[in-house]
Amino acid sequence: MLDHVAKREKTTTANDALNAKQSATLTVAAERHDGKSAEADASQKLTDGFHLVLDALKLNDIKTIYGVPGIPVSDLARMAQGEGIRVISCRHEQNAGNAAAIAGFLTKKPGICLTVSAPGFLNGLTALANATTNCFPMILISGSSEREIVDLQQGDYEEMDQMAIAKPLCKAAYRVLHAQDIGIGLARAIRTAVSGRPGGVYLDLPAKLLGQVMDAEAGAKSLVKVVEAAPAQFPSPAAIERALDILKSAKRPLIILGKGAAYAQADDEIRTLIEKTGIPYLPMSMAKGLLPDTHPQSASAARSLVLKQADVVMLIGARLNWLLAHGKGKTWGETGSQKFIQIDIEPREMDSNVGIAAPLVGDVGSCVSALLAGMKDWQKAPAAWIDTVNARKEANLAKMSSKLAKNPSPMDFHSALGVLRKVIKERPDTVLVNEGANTLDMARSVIDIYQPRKRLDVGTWGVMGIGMGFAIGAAVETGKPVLAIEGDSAFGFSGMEIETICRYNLPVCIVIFNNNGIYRGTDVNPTGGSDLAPMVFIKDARYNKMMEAFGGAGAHVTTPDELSRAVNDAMDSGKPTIINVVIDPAVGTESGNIGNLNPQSVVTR
Ligand code: ADP
Ligand code: TPW
Ligand code: MG
Repeated sequence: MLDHVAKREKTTTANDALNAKQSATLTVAAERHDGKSAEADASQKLTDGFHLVLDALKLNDIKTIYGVPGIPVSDLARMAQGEGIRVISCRHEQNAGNAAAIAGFLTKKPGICLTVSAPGFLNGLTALANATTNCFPMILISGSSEREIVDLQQGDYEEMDQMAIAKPLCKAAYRVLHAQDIGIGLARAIRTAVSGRPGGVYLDLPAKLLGQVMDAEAGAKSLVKVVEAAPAQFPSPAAIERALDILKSAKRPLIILGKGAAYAQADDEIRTLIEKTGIPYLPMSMAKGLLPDTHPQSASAARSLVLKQADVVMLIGARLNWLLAHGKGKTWGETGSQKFIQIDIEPREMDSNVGIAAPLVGDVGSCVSALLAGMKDWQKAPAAWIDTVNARKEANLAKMSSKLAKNPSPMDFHSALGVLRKVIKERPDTVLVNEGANTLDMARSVIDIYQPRKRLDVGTWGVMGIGMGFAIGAAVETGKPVLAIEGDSAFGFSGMEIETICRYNLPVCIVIFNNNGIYRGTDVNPTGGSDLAPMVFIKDARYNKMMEAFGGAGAHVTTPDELSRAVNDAMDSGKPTIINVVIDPAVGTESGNIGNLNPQSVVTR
């Protein structure tokens, strides 16, 4: 820490207490906080902003903070650790934020990310916005500069009006100005993050607040334990009846499970609904494993057929956004020929892209339970439809088997993924993290997931950079092994966190599909100049050596057998590992599966 800044930090804290014009006892306490010797007044116990924040978190069962410390939250991080809160100190706030966001998804409690002011806050903000977009509960807590100086734009250290910037990018942004409001401020942040549609909340804690001193007893009384942070939300009986009537009339019904269904942790109810109705279902990528992907009713391998031919589609915690072609157009059957039933906790999600014939507004568990309760003498989905779906599935699965059976050299995506598919089958409680383009799309379709919430990926934005943050959050929160399957480009966005992974000795095995670039490694600079083309990287890099630098294990593999050995070794040992997998640089496709979204110039010059 810069000396002059350190001095200023301390002086400010002392001045704040003085400015508070409180009793002499408080002044003494403030000085004590500064480490100066002073006689304690035994008659009054004191607390301060730092302690109140930590007490409020603990009271609400928050056990872990992810973040990057520094002015003005260094002491908060240190004291958190001292108070028994686990502090996972990352190398960049975006990764800490992603770890917190996925902790929120996995636990249904807000993941906490702690950052410093302005630049640290901005680094964390991308993760907060991404969490909000994905409906993951998260709280970004950032220290901030002095309001008086920020508001007059007088150029404070790391000056920024953080709350104003956060507001449009998250569910809500709050600021606490008085120590006695810390309890209510945190309660508000927690409830906002997890109730209704979950999302990101920004909590602004000015440096001055942290040093504010107050009577300990009054402080303790000011804390708020949030009661039932995300209350069940029941659909009305009329809405259930409407949905059941439509479902009953279906000749070609389909259920789509989204990550909202995975988040809801209503796994038994969902499984019962699917098995009782016999309806084919399609899991969105992070809903894979809610039922094992090998389930006979999974329609993943007949995706294009079921989307086009289904006459009634029930969406459970899945939005009709770009990932489902907005519920219309050539991916789907004729507009109007398909009826939608949608379960979602957010009423405004209904009719967002197409009309929803039967909206069920409520939480997944309550809605599915109510549907099940109304299904007396229920007829299973028509056999003709099931036969049609199964025929397509078998044909497509046979195509995939032949792709997996090939053993080209250098490896293509499928030959490497065939190995990882087997690893997950044999170790189904592994959490799989996945990002990249080809690496993402092909891993999603090749690797079956067997348990709920075991596949974490780029989500609604298709964002690169979630990899190491999600791997850290998943390892910390679940205690399970993590297998991160990363494109070489994707990995680069959060790669420095391998030091964090080694430092906390997390059981994370990172498999990097190294095809020398973004999508492919074969582009050339059209001018013939010495710069490489913008989509390619240094040829034949050895990412495994990066992990070795931090005491982890590394392997460089060129065949499926070598890959299999290396992954199994890593999973057996639980040691942080990077496996650099040589993939043919020529086999990837532009943008993976979503090349259609990529505008391309048709003009030649
Ligand atoms: P996917 O990308 O998997 O299709 P989305 O992120 O688009 O999923 O959709 C998730 C939906 O789930 C959101 O619309 C969100 O409001 C909803 N959701 C989140 N939690 C719950 C819950 N507990 N009950 C009902 N709906 C939920
Ligand atoms: C934050 C754009 C989408 S996919 C991708 C980029 C840069 C990398 C693809 O290369 P990779 O995978 O990972 O090597 P592969 O197997 O196809 O070679 N910045 C952000 N998010 C996105 N989505 C991008 C850029 C992108
Ligand atoms: Mg690549």
